[in-house]
Amino acid sequence: MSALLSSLNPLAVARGDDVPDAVRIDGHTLSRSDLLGAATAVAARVARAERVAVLATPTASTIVAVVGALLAGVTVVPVPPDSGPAERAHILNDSGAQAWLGAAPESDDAVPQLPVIAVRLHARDWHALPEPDPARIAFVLYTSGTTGAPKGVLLSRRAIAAGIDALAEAWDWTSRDILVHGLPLFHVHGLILGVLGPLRVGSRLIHTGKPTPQAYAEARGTLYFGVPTVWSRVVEDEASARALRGARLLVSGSAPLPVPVFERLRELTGLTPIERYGMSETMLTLSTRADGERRPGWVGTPVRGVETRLRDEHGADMPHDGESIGVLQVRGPMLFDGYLNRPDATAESRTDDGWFVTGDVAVIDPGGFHRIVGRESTDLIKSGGFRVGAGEIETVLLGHPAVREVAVVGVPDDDLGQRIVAFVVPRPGGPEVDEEELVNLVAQQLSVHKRPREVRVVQDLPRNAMGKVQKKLLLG
Ligand code: MLC
Ligand code: AMP
Repeated sequence: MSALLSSLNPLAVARGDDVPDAVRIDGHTLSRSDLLGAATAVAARVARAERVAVLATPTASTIVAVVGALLAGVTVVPVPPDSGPAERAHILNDSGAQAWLGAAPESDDAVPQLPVIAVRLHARDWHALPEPDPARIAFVLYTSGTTGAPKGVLLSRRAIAAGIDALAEAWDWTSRDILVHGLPLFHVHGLILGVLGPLRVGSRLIHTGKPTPQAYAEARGTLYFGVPTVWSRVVEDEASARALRGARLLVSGSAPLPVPVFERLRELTGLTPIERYGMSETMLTLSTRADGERRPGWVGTPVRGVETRLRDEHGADMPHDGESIGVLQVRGPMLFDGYLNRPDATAESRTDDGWFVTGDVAVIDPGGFHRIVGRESTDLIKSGGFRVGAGEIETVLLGHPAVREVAVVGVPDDDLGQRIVAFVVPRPGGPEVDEEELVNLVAQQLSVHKRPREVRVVQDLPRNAMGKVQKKLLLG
C-alpha cells in the first residue's frame, strides 16, 4: 500500500478515478477532482498555520476546509455552528486556533477575534503535496466531561485512518456504496466517519443537511448513518422508512438504539440495523458486522485491532459471561493521544497498563458480543446523540440571579433517549424563575443542543448525609 493510503489521505483515490458526484451537500455537487483541486488550493493558503478553527456548518465549504487542512497537515478544530459565546470562547482559547478557515461566526466581544483564511469552492490547485507525518494531530474535538468545560480530544491522522479502515472491513464498505446522513460536522460520527470515511473508502456521500426521514428516503443511498433519535423518527414515518428498503446497511450509534425501534426498523425496511459503539476519545471500537449476527440491544464485537475488558470498581477482571456488569476498558489503534492542555485528565483516563477507561458499564457474552448497560456517572447525558455534561449547564444556570441551586439530569425520553431537565431551587428575594429565560441562557451561552428541554422548580434538592445531591432520586 502506498504511503498515501497507509496514513490519512482522505481522498484515497488515484487522480484518474474521478467521480462526478463524490459529495452532495447544501445544494452543491462536488466531483473528486473538484474537491481535490479546491482543497489543495486551501492547503496552499493554510500551510503555515499550526491549528485552525472551522465553523462546522453542514456545507461544501466546511468539507473543502477540512480536507484542505488535512492535506497540509494542519490541525482542525471544528466549532459547533450553534455554539454561543461562552462555549466558543473556551474552544478558541483552549485550542489556540490561529485563524478561522472559511467563514467566521458573527463577531462577539466575548470571543477572541481571529484572522480569516478564505475557502474558495471554485479555486483549483493541482500540486501534489507530501503526505504529513501520520502521528500529527488531525483534529481537536471538544467533548463534554462530567464537570467543567469541554475537553479537547486529540485525534491523530494514524488513529483516524485505522478507525475508518476497521469499519470499512466490518461493514464491507466499498467505493460502490453511497453513504447518506444528515449529522452535524463537528463530531466523530458526522465528520470523521461521515465525511472522511467516504473520502477514504471512495464511496459517494450525500449529506442531507438535517437528518429528517423524508430526506433519508429521497436520497436513495446504500449505507445510512443515524443516531437513535433519527431512527425513532424514521419508524414514525412509515412511507419514508419503507423507501429505505433498497439500502444495504442502516447503521445506528452514538447512543443506545431502543429495542422496539430496532424491531420496527427491521419490519418496515426489511433490513436489520447495524449497531456500533464509540466515543470521541476512541472512535468506534465495537460493531455488529455486515456478515454477522445483529442482536437487538447489543453493539457487537471489537473491530479490527481492538481489545476490550471489563473491570469491577476495585479494578478486578469481570467474567465475560453475558451477565456480569463492569466498566468497559478498551485499547486499539484508533484511540486518541490525550486531552489538550489536560495532562491530569489524560492520565486519569487510562489505567497503568494502558487501557482507556470508557466510563460506560457493559456486559460481554462468551462469544465476545457486547451490551452497553449505561454510564457510570449520571453527570454525562446523551440527548439526541449529543454528549452533554451536567456540570457545564449547572455552571451557566448558577450565573442567573433567580437560581440558588440547580441539578441537571438526563431523564428518559422516547425521542431523544435522554431529555435534559434542570431542577432549580429559586434564590430567596431573587427574580421569579422564568423557564424560557433559563433555557435560552443555556442555548445562547453554550449551544442550542445543550439547552434543557424542561425546568422544574423545587424547594430543595435531595442530598445524602454528606450533603451531595442524589441525582438518581431526581430521575424517578
Ligand atoms: C429550539 N431552537 C432554538 C431554541 N429552541 N434555537 C435557539 N434557542 C432556543 N431556545 C431551534 C434550533 O436552533 C433548531 O433550529 C430547532 O429549534 C430544532 O433544534 P433541536 O430541538 O435541537 O433539534 P432536534 O430536532 O431535537 O434534533 C434532533 C437531532 C439532533 C437528532 C437532529 O439531536 C442531532 O443532530 N443529533 C446528532 C448528534 C450527533 O451527531 N452525535 C454524535 C456524537 S459522536 P434549526 O433551524 O436548526 O432546525 C459520538 C461517537 C459515536 O457519539 O459513537 O458516534
Ligand atoms: P461522544 O463522546 O459524544 O462520542 O459520546 C460517547 C458516548 O456515547 C459513549 O461513552 C456511550 O455512552 C455513548 N454511545 C455511543 N454509542 C453507543 C451505543 N451504540 N450504545 C450505547 N451508548 C453509546
